[in-house]
Amino acid sequence: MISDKMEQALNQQIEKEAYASFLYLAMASWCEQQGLSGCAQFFFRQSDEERMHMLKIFHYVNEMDRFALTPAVAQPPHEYESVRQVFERTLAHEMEVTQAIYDLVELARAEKDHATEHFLQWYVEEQREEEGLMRMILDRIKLIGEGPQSLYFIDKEVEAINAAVQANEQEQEA
Ligand code: OFO
Repeated sequence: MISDKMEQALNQQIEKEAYASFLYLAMASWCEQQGLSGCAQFFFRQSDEERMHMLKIFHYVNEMDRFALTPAVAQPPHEYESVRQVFERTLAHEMEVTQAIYDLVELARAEKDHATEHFLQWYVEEQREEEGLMRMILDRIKLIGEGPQSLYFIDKEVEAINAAVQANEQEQEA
């Protein structure tokens, strides 16, 4: 059993995860336009992952005999100045999502909703990993530098990171 307030808050989180999925899809498109195929692969995978985050909450709400609502999703920005800016915005977005998850945990605690508090722990861990991943990529971009000669190497680095993330996910699923 979850409260009306919790149902509403979880539906808002569904919308946030859906927006993240579309934001990363827009970033994948920008990267493809720039010829950054490694970065594009990274963001296509991230976009799918955010859809999975959305669906996990969606199923939870319905499982708790409440009503998961399909959100209206705002169009994300499509223009970016640089690959660094794309990853900076990604990190900033992930930090916002982390705060939203923390707010949900606080609400679950205030309502003594142990089931939802437990359910949300998966997201707490996921946000820690996602923020860490984006910080690592930004550190690599800073190390490689951003001159025109660097873009190829940044793209290759992100491609390798993406392959490692994907392999790790497949291992966890097996
Ligand atoms: Fe759903 O973790 Fe990113 O936003």
